[in-house]
Amino acid sequence: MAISRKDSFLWGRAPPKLPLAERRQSDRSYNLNDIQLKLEMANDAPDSSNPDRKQRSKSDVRNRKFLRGKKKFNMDPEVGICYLIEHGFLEWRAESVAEFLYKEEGLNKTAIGNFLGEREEMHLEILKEFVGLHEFSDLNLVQALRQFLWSFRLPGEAQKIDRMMEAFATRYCDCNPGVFQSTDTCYILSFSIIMLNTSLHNPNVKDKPSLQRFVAMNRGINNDKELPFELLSKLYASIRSEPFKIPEDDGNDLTLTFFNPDREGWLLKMGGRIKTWKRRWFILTDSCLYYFQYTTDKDPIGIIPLENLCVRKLQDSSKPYCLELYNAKGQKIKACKTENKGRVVQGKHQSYKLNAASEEERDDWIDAIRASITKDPFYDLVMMRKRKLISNTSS
Ligand code: 4IP
Repeated sequence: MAISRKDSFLWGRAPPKLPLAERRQSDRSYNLNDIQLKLEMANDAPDSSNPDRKQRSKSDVRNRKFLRGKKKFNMDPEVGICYLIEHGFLEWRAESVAEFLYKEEGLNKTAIGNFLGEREEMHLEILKEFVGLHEFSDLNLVQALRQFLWSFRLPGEAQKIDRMMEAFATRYCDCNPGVFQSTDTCYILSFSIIMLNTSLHNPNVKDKPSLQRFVAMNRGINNDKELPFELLSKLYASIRSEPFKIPEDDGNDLTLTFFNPDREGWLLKMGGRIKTWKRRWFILTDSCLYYFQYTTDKDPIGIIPLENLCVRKLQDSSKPYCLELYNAKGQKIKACKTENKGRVVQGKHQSYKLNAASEEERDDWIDAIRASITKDPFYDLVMMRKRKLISNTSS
């Protein structure tokens, strides 16, 4: 289904553009879907002599349309919502859309998260209504976060996360007046809890924070008052005994990870033990470099997390535009790759030597990788809040 001009107006901006191949695919599937629906409707043409049957087939068609709207939503939330409005299942009001997102079964939680995180006025209102449907009264912050983080999947984009966590903190404070001195305190503590959850339950994090460290991390965030030790230790104990349950509806599908990368393109990569050059398609996103054999591959051959790595130009006698990814402490790089037989193993590179097609491309890759390494969206978000809190307290 193509989006009409009216739809674009409704959304205040052009409809989202999928990559060409995807667009063709989805245009094709919409057309097939529509044809199929018409056929189904024709087959279901009511027998005018039987009013019961007529009624039943009408409601069958309607149910199928509703299901189609939800499927469209899962593929592209904005297209799905337009479709559901067009067919009278939803109203273009924040309450109506929020209720649909909150209550309807079978919606992809990643799609819900992305939709709610958009910054247009109407999306902000929908987000507010959506958060308002959660009841947080008399729940401690971890209990409230458990409920909230289960209702959608937090998107990867920092600004979206910021808006959603802001809405959460506001709602929590409204439901529980007097627990925190300000919404910012609740916001910072929520992040602190999310990070604690990762540190305690991610097996890659070796240095597990103690209760004392958690308490120390949150010192001074409650304006001029300290947060009660009992509260912090209760929150800590709760996370330690049970990690957050995060919706996994697309856990195995990496496709979404590779949308809107920071940079992508062909590079030559030198092997770790056997020093042969291989042409690989690289995608830089979320502070990771992924490489593929073909641009169309869904799963990468290898993944290089860029945390703790540095990048520099490299002179190489065999290739003119080399760059190198290395660990400043001289340690082997932590990376993983899939072997021919499909087994995932650790990479064996002391450093990654890559070669671009031109000097300009090499420099662009270096800049993009550097920007990606230094970017820590959560750190920035929390630091901004802390600064704001400190300046409010001291003024
Ligand atoms: C291979 O050389 C390829 O260059 C691999 O690259 C590379 O793995 C291997 O490194 C290297 O031995 P041959 O194909 O000539 O044997 P790719 O996986 O892109 O095909 P990396 O780790 O770079 O992916 P080692 O370290 O696994 O030997």
